Amino acid sequence: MNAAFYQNNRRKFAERMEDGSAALFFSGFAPRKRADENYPFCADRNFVYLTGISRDEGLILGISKIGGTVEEKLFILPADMMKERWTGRRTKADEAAAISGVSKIGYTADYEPWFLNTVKDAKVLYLDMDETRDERDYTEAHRFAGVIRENFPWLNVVNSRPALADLRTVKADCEIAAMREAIRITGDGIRAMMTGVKPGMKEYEIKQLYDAALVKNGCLEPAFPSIISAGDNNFCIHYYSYSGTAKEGDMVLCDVGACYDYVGCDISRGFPLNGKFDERKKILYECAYKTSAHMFDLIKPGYPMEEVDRESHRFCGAMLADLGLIPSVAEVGKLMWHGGSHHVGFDTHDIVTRPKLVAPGMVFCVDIGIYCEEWGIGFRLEDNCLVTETGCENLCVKVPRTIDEIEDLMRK
Ligand SMILES: [Mn+2]
Repeated sequence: MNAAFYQNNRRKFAERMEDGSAALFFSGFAPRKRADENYPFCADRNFVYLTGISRDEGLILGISKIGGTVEEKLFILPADMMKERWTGRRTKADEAAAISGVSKIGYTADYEPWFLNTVKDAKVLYLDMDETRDERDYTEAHRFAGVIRENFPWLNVVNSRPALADLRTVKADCEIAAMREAIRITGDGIRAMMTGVKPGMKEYEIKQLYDAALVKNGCLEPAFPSIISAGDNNFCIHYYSYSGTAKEGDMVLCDVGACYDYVGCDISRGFPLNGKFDERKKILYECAYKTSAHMFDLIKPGYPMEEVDRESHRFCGAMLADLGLIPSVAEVGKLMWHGGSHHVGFDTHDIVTRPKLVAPGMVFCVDIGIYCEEWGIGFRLEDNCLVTETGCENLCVKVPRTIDEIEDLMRK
């Protein structure tokens, strides 16, 4: 991603700002873990989406629109030899300008006078607040909103998050290119598991195969915590303990995604530990595969977003009912436990404005999960779907997904 992408994102946000307003975005701070140790820092994704800077805590982006003139200023931390010796290099002013394309760089110590001077002519202040958070997880923006309401009563605090969600709904070409690379890397990891897995392996050893493939590709941190399980542990949808043992006859499930240039992906595959689909695994896998193929046939601009879920459940449910596994399609929830789609991008469950109709440039997953406890088989087939001008593209088509592709790969 280059500076033009971030400049463009800021320009589009500023277009939506009211005249006589200011907006603040905070990179945030890592929460405390224990004693003097913090959790790894993860910069606020909207801050990254607007600046491209993700390494430094405590940075502030200010945008003002007064008398029709838009001004941007990025406040960074000053160089500090002693602190940098312990915690690493801080992004310097010339680097911050080059990455973000913001020409005015200041230091956080100068931020207060800038803010006071800016808001004296403003009536609206935009702050980026995740309204799904409770008080325990409040960010700087939430706390700052409280300060403003108390001390600047003439300023109307408006949440900028819906505008950012709007912008993030349709992806830029460079985001799609980054996602293709994230998917390529994830594919390497999934192939490593398919070819390296053996009966008796612990789930954490299977995960190690995946992690090693990512690290080899320079991806030190996946887009989200990997879900890797075998056998009955596949019936826990968000399984993170990796403590079970994969046994002969088990289905292995992975729901994983690498990250490249801040853009992630989200891919799930299920495969038999011994590399051969037996009759029952084949039956269920075919239901999921045919449903996925059916959805990729249907999705095109103008297709209703909620139908991605509904139609996949209806279509798959009809097959499962024909097999006698459920009494009727109406009871598909007994075997399909979760929804079939969410948008993917800077966040795995991406912050977007969920559209009524799908449109070109949107990327969301098509996720078909079947959980048949009676047969001891649970897995999901999840791919990322890019809506094009005329239809859609399965971005994950090269990650082994048909029975033949999986069996061929695992035979080698
Ligand atoms: Mn997903």
